[in-house]
Amino acid sequence: MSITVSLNDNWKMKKAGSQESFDCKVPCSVYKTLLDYKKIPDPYYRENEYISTQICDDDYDFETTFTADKAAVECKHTVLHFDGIDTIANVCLNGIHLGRVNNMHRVWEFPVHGIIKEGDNTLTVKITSPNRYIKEMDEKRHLWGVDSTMTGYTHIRKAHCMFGWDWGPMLPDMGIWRSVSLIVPDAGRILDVYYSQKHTDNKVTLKALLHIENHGCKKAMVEISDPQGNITAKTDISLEESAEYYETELVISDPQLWWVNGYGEQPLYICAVTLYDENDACADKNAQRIGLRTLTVSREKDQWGEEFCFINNGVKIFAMGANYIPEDQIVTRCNEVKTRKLLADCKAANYNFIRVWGGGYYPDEYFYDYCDENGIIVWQDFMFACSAYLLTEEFEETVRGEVRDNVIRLRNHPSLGLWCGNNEIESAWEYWGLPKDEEAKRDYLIIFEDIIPQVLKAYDPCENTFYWPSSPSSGGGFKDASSNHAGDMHYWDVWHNFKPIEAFREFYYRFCSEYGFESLPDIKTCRAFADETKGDFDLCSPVMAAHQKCVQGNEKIMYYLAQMVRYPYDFKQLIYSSQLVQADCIRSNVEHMRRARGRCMGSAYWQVNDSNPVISWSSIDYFGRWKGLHYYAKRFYGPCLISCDDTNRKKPVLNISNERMTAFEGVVKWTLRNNKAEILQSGEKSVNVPALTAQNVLDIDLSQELVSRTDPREKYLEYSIMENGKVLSFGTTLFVRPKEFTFLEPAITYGISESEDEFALTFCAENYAKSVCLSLKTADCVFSDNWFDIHGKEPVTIMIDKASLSRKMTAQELSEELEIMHN
Ligand code: BMA
Repeated sequence: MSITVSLNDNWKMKKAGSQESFDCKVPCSVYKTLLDYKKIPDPYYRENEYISTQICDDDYDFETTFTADKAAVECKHTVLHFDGIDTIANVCLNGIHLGRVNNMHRVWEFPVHGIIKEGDNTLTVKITSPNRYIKEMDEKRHLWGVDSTMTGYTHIRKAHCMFGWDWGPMLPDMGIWRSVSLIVPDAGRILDVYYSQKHTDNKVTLKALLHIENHGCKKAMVEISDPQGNITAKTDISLEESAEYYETELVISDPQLWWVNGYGEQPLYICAVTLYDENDACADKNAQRIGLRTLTVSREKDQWGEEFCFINNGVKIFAMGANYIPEDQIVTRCNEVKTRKLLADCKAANYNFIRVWGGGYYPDEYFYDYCDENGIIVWQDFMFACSAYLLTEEFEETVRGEVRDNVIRLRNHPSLGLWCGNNEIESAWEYWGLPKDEEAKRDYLIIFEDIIPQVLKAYDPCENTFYWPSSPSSGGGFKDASSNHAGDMHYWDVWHNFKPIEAFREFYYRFCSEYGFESLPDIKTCRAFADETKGDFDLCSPVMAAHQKCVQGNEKIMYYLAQMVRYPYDFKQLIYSSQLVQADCIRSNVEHMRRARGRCMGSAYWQVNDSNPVISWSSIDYFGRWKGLHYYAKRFYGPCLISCDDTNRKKPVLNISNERMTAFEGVVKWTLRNNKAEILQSGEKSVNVPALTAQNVLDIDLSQELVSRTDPREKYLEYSIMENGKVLSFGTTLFVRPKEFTFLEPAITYGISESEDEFALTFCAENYAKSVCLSLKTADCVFSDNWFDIHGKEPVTIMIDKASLSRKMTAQELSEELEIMHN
């Protein structure tokens, strides 16, 4: 039987040449270990980043001692297997050099027969300073990269953002960031298996391509179990010593199809491969979960150009989600619990889509497992972003290896929606006025339009998984990468180019894969990196500047706030206002796109998460706290959404975007109210909106109501849709910017009741209360809704799942913890 022994425990780290060593466990790295031993201050605190970057000017050694038995020594095929080394390193066993590694994103294996000894063995990984490496490389040949990142980062195959990004500090860590093991294959080993599917009438033909290292096995068996655990298909394959690849087909009838979240269930089948040796004993096993589905991108021509939309089992999907970045700048601190929680928060906000952005790393299995289990389409960038690269022989070889390793690892996940070459490099060459570098521009085309497609053809051809050369792109070749007529688009004129928030609505994108707006994180998060007693709670303080990585970012926040809301006199109000303006900006963009369903088929705002406590575009901060935007996302990504097109403020149009597989049959209701929330006019209409369509359902004429100068400042429109007596979606529209509205003191009151699992908070007000934000002073929780409006005395009930509370509390304690803010 093939044996895999984990070598994750029992490592020691030391600076090269130093005597002082630290015990650690894989995943381990320089910052993580030094922080664990309190040898360095928290690099996220105040301005500590600036004394932390240079730690990686030195080389570091990692070493372990492990015991090998006779079988490991005698087996001719024993290998040392590394799932991830960060990055340039020499690996030695018992003082013998096994090899040099140069790519954080690759898997490395070293044959050790003849080197490994029975008893104790010493394994050493000597890591070169990434700071020194990129500096030396860039001195030889400068390559273009973004300004917020350490010069030369593009020369090394290491998560770019570790060198700093416009939301992350420069902490270019080094270490063994993924598992290490010793594999003793004995009679044989299953290297990988590729499953591809053909769907015909109520039947799926599953092709299994087995990649086997055979040292005397005679037979392999493939067995498919359905989601209920019954074996639905099974086949044997006889093996020959000389062949590496075997192909077999299995037919699954009455397939239980895998659907994207919101369109159906996510049944998962288990595909198990067993290898048998000549005595019919099991030599190795491999089990993977797959979903029976078709999932690709449609680029059909239409009246607006060429559509760009995911199509799952023949159904065109409106993708709703956000961009994902590494969850920690110190990537060795990432873990399954945190990732699952983050993704569960995405699902709670009705995401069906997530884009893994190309400046980080290829996530761990558990990221995709969650997406498989919950129907979240993954847009997978290859890890190239905003840079020029040069195809030296070494670079090409390692890139080919990286693409192959990751495609093999991820290709069977049903949630994998597309492969994308890179982030923003095609558009950078086309529009950003980069320094002239014909060689690097030519190499761009070779890498993303030649090498990657070649590797994909061998391991996951585009008839199975769609390939897109860059994001944004219209199909490649520097041809109109940022078109509104084809492909995907990144829209940054609002924010980076100071365009007014409404400018977004001037265009119709086919698929908007990036657009964003910054805000400050929760005050508890600010307290974790700033010291109020030292004057840090001021947007213009050096500490706030250090935690704002975007050029002129804090200035932009103030610039947009001044347009939208009254002056925020204290820091808490500033946080509130910044989150409100962010949420409203993204809401109005998303609603615009959802009304254009058919023409626009995807929205991914920038960005869902943070890698550190920072002022950024995220909707959930580094500590997992939801900003206003995340609560808004839960509403604007709702399967059935009512929104108001208020382009002509006196004649608003109500629209229903129905992303469900069934028609919406119900009632649309509206009221025009004054600032006391008294109803001045109202109306309702029964409507039927077919599945998977968006329709304008009601035109409202308010020209008689909005006459005087004060009318729009004192009146607002409230609307909702109801189905079977249940409100599915709701909203309000002001006729002026919030700063111009005459808000009356709302005098909010509330009562708390509780059941075993939940608290219920019921709010009322004396007048109209807009964007009521609930938070807890020192604890955390997720509210069933937040940043909501209260229409005077009409009660609003908000639930708190007790399990979401960061600590247990009584109703009385909850009431003492509760803080209420409003516009
Ligand atoms: C996009 C992204 C990131 C960046 C973000 C905010 O360009 O691809 O590179 O962090 O905008 O500027």
